[in-house]
Amino acid sequence: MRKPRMITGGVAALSAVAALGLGVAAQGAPQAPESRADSDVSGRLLPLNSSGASGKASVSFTSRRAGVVHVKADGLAPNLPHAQHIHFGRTARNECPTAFDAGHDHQLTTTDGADAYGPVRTSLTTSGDTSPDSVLAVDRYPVAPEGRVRYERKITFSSKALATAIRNGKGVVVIHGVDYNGNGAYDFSSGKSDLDKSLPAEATDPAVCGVLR
Ligand SMILES: [Cu+2]
Repeated sequence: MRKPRMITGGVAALSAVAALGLGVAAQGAPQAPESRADSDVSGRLLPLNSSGASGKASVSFTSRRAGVVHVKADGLAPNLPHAQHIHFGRTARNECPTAFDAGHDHQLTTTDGADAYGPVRTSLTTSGDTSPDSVLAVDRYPVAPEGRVRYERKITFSSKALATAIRNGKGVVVIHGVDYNGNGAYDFSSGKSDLDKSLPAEATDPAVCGVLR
């Protein structure tokens, strides 16, 4: 019997979800002062993969390119790292995946959900880099004591186009990490991660999702 491997650290670069060009041209719209209320987006985080987790996320913009990101979640697999990102795809549906996206095996991988939420654009790390390069920087993500994440960080988005897309309700927050067999560790009982074969699927499958509207 294979011994379950715990994920304790390390950074896995992930070219498959590396930054893609946004291709969103800045429109020469007339300048209008934006009220704070107009520029804030938020959304409820609802469970995926029957994780039982839920929460809320928001972005309060402080400039055209930066904002304070809040994430509040409960019911996550406790004391394990939970990668969390803002996803956006120019050609994605800009919504959370459904059971249909999971396919016949009913296990929704990160890739399964990509048509819905697009690639990783911002890594909601606790320190350091917030680019897609940190997609699986598991040593810089919340570990959810008692299944709880309380996250606040001011983030400068990688481009004005990305910030505009999020402001326009197209950003999707996803928190990853599902302990399917409830043994308190990420192990390979549900297969390998679609993002990095050296990681268990449990470490990267989506646990909650919410659109920032
Ligand atoms: Cu993600």
